[in-house]
Amino acid sequence: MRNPITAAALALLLTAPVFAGTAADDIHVMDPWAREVPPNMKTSAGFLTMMNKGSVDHKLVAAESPATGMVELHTHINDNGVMRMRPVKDMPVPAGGKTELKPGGLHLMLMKLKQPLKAGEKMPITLIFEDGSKKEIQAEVRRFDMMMKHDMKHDMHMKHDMQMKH
Ligand SMILES: [Cu+2]
Repeated sequence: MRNPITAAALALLLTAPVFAGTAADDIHVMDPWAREVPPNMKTSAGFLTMMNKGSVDHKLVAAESPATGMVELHTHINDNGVMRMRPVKDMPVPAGGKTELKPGGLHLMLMKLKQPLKAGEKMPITLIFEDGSKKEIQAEVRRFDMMMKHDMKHDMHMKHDMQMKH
């Protein structure tokens, strides 16, 4: 039995651009890494760049990892010259744009580490977006000492900034 209305509706459905990717499809992750920490430290931070290749805005709303007991979304704020961390509800990634997580800014706070993070190892992290879609990434554990010194010198002696720029 043929119902012309249903057929027309179906035709419309098939021709309309019905393909709308999930946030996990639209978001491309570049250069995910986590900071190496001494064995006695139970907290570290993860960084990455999210690029939104889709046509709608997305948001990172949570993250988890089998290597940690908890992951929080954090940012840094400059409170009268003192850098403080503060949890954020989400991290927006505008359509066609990118959001960078980097030292001194947005980061994934890796808490209650179940094992030490050693440079060169990979750490799986699952990113969870506003539509519930998930993306698993492998963050490379890296040593961060150099850059921390850099940051401190940057504050104290401007000259060093020139020499250490790369
Ligand atoms: Cu933090």
